[in-house]
Amino acid sequence: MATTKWWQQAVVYQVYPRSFQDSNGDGIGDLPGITSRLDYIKKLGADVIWLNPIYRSPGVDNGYDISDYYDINPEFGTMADFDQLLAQAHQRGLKIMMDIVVNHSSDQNKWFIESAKSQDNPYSDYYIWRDPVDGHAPTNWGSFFSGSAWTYVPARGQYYLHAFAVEQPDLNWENPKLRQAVYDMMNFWVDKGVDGFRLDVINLISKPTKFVDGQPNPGEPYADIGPIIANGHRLSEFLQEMHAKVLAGHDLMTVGETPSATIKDAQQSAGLTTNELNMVFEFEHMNLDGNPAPELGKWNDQPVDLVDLKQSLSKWQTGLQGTAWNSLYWNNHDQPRIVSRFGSDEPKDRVVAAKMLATMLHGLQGTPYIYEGEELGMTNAHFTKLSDYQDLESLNAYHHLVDEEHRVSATQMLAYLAHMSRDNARTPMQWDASLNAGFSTAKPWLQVNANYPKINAQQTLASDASIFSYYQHLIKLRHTLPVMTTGTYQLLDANDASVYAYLRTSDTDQLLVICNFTATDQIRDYDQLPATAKLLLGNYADDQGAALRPYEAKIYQF
Ligand code: TEU
Ligand code: CA
Repeated sequence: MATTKWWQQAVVYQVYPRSFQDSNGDGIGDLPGITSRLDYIKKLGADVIWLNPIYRSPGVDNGYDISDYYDINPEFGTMADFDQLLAQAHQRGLKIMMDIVVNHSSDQNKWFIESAKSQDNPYSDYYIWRDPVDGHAPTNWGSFFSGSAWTYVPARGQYYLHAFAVEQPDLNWENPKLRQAVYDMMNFWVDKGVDGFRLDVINLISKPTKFVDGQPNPGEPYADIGPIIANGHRLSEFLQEMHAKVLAGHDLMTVGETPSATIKDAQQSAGLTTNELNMVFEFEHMNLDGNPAPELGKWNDQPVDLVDLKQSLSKWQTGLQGTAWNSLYWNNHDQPRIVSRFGSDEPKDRVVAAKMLATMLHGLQGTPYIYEGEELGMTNAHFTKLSDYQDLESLNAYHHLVDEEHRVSATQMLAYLAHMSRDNARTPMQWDASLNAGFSTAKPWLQVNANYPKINAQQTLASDASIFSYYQHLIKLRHTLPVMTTGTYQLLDANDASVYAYLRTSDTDQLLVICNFTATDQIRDYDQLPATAKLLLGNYADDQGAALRPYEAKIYQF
């Protein structure tokens, strides 16, 4: 690899502002709350903070429905609070990456309010409008959040497209005026001094030339819109234009969220020399959970098959080697908690399992992302009632699959939600054992995980053997050991269904990473391991060689 870029050696910490720290006692996390916790993030050792959207928004999808891209959501504070957060972060050597949502806006955005008024006004072409076909929607496309992807507006006599909620109309990237408005907005934030962008569902912005019906899943009225609109024919052109008009000449970090992107797509969008984005979030490893009913999409309650997981991650490791750059993540605000999902949240296993999963991920080539609370081993919420949930994707899916289509029983769907709902990630940060986990003095907007008296930052920081200190160690290795960043990747024993082992190799160094994904003892000998190898890090107090204990993880250097 040529010279290493700063963002290739960086570790990102994701903050979900609503759930991080409330400063004014209204039960909602906010910007001054984040500022008050910067020292905690600094202590962990992360370099960059990714903030989920903090712009003005009616909050239908927790800020992914933006009504004013130039203003701060009053629930989170003011622009002065943002400036303060940015300045305080910079003072500590922390960078701030903004979440930009430009596949769609809120229906309360002035662009959409104007656009919906008539077929002939300055904003008419800012969104995707189509005439009815035989009195109904133009196509059978279904939204990511259930129901049709089209909604009719009588004032225009037309339907608008929304890949997500009805209140999230898709922007029309075919319109050069809209594109320029997006670039102007991004430049406003660049001029403020932000350090990068995470671009929400950016590979959905280029829609097909012709809109035709898709094939619905069995028993479903609508076709899945994802594959229909992902990776469109003008995506590259739009990203290169964005690069020229916003990114070029600044040393920013960019990551695109790209559901259904393939290796080939990523080589283009996250290519080292394509002048598009630095990296993308691919979804393959997040879509592998054993699924009893694949036609239900993400809804399942089964564990992942380790052989599948290895195969997918390995394909991305070798597929992007030398041509593009991976982002490494287990969690974010859309995914359940990894220790519950791919490890174990049983009290006897939770700590070692969380450290094992951290080892496996942070040992790979790419830029690692840590989602708030992951460094504490926070678990799924284990909610049991529908009324415990707030997330519109979860509520819509329940309504659609249980009440409307009778595809799944209520009990089954609650099990699926407990395993997969986005709210598993969104419960408030667990700071200490006091009321509401130290997140807020008021009743939090989403209930705190009941296990907060046992799992919280204060308790964790008191121990040298904590998950937090293990993450500190991994981050330090990434910052000090070039092979962690640059080393090539080689999977060992692809068909081993219990242990994930791989090599990282540079000109001067080699690492062997060994991770036991089971709750039982395993014996593994690796020919690749020389007698002189030194144990860099492990999640047990001692090294017992080939004998691996439950969820044991080790990194050897030689
Ligand atoms: O997510 C897009 C996405 O493809 C999924 O992760 C989505 O959240 C859902 O789980 C599909 O089943 C992004 C944001 O990260 C998410 O929070 C937003 O709700 C969504 O876009 C719309 O802006
Ligand atoms: Ca607040």
